[in-house]
Amino acid sequence: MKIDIIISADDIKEDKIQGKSVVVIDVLRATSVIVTAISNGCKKVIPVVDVDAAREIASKDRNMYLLGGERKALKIEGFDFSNSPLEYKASIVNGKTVVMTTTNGTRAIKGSTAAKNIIIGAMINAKAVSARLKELNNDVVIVNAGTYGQFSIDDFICAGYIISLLNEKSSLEFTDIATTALYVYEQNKDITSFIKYASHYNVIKDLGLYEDLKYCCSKDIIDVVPEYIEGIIK
Ligand code: 3SL
Ligand code: MG
Repeated sequence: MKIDIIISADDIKEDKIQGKSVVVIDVLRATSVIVTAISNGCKKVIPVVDVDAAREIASKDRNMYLLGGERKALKIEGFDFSNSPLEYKASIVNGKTVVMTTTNGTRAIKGSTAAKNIIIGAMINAKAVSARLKELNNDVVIVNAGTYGQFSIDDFICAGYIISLLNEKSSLEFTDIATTALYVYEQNKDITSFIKYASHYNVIKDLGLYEDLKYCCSKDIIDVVPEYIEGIIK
């Protein structure tokens, strides 16, 4: 099994992911939201790139569709949720479809469609993701959403954690970037000591969203592994 990493949504190249099992990671906060919503009984998440496209889908039935996401880390006008995973409670999302648009995360998912499988990963479901990847037994490309096309520490260390889990009892072949992610994780297993240097961590902190940071940086509190198939995450 070969393991590679792509550092941002802007760096996805079709030939690098074709036929591979992709894990899309946006720890802060899109994939943490998706994992939480699905775990709380949300029927499906429809990721879209544009705000207007999201509004159009939801307008078909405002009882069935909930609108979630962010621009500049803030709730979008007329949406039901921001991009805080803590808002996606079972009492609200159970049985519903969430139409979601975010700056980097949903773009990374939509950009990965050349892959064989697209798995949604975060710190909160990392162990379950590694188990699913072992089951698929295919070459893996971890797609970090990154931040505005830039490398993002939070996604990178999560990639390192997933690689460390895969590394247990398997023979893996790493690209240099995958080796680096593993090394960084091994040196910072508590993760917050390193994630605190991430620019986006500090954006969320400056907004006072400390509980979001604490939640998104928690390891393995959820064991569902959402997958994106033909436009829908279940
Ligand atoms: O960029 C994204 O997709 C978002 O997750 C960013 S934010 O954490 O909601 O600002
Ligand atoms: Mg992010």
